[in-house]
Amino acid sequence: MGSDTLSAALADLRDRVAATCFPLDVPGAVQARLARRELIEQLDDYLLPRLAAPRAPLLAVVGGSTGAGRSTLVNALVGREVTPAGPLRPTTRVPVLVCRSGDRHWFAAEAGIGLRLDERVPPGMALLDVPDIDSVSADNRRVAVRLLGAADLWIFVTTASRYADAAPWHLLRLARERNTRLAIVLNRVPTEVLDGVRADLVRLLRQAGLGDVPLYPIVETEPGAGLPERNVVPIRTWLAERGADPDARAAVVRRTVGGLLHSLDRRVPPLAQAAGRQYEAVDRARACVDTAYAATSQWALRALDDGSLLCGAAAGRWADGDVAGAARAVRESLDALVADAFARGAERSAGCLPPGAVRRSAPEPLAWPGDGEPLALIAAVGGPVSGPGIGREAAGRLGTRIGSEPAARLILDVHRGLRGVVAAALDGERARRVAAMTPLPAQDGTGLIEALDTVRRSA
Ligand SMILES: Nc1nc2c(ncn2[C@@H]2O[C@H](COP(=O)(O)OP(=O)(O)OP(=O)(O)O)[C@@H](O)[C@H]2O)c(=O)[nH]1
Ligand SMILES: [Mg+2]
Repeated sequence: MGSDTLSAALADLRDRVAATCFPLDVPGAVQARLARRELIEQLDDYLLPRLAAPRAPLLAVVGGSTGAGRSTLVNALVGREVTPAGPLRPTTRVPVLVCRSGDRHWFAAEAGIGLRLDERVPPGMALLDVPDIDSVSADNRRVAVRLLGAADLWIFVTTASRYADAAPWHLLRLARERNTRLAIVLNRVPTEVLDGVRADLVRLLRQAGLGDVPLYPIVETEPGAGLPERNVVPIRTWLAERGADPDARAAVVRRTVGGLLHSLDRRVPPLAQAAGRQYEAVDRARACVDTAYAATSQWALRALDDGSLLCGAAAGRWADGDVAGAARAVRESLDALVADAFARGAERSAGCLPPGAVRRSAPEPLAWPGDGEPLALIAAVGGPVSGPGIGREAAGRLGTRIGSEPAARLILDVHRGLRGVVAAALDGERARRVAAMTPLPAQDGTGLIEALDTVRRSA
């Protein structure tokens, strides 16, 4: 453990987790987005830095409910006010890190974290007073939970009136799952209820599989009396025992790192599955869009061949002897045909796209062939040349002018050209619609499992 190989394997896993995305609202996506963020934060905040600096002091994070007396406890442990305590809830909005001056270099100056130096911090230890975990402020809550993820040790502060609240228990179970070293401070307990409350909390801890966690009750003092130092001696001793001796420190780190590595087995596979589901959903959506546009394309090409584009305005102009006007009307009908095909494609493929996919469609102006020869254009959309109608008349007039074989060739060329433009326009639209499903997952999740295997082999 602590080897470069493990760090490299974890860094690779981190990058692969960061490369996943869950844009489509398919089952499991919401949980996967949260799990992804939590995992990246924990790798960045704890595992990778801890492995890079195994000799850094232990970070003891003091967390818990608002007003439980976390800041008061930190001040009492240090013997002076390093972090303000007060009656306003929440008082601690910015985390405060307290360490010895000789340990300062281990902690990069980070915006949003106050740093205090004090030689009374137990050796080999740094204390972090964090915002409350059940705060009314969502930012506070998030910062607190994130900092708990960065801890070597958690000192969890609760009170006689708050110890059964749900929020702390969720985090305490998380600590157990991750095997994080934990101590619980039961603060502000009126002397007369001390035994009863302590017994009840012990019962709850056992139920949560935390029966072996040290529990430090502190009796309620008079208002304004502060927290006498003698009341925190056992907690300071617990910290000092773990911080002073390099072997004891290493044992704590081994346990927390080991717990986190173990938790990867539980956390990475669901992420890989969710990435796979996104990938499959995109794949299915692509195939569905392809089918929708293939059908639309066939419909549009049939309309090119059946003479229907010569109905309406084009037929009127032709009847008036206005050949150029009839050709213009054909071009307008072609534009309308493509616009209609885009709308049909959008409608047919709408059900293909899972919620969360972005939709866009921007028809571009098309260049139709047959510009130089209106008769060829009219004949090319006139339906079967053998049948009666405007198409046949236009082909006949063109044949009279340039010869029937060259006329037939030209009409065929224009017809092929028209089919090519319609097919390309619909193909482009289909491709845009598929691309609009981005951001597409770069991988299907197997890369995550491979990276997890490498971590396992390196641990
Ligand atoms: N009477 C009495 N007051 C206490 C005791 N412990 C803490 N307090 C008071 O309770 C209030 C809250 O204490 P803090 O240490 O600020 O609590 P916190 O957990 O840091 O709270 P936030 O940072 O606001 O979330 C302060 O006014 C303390 O003086 C105690 O044992 N007895
Ligand atoms: Mg506080």
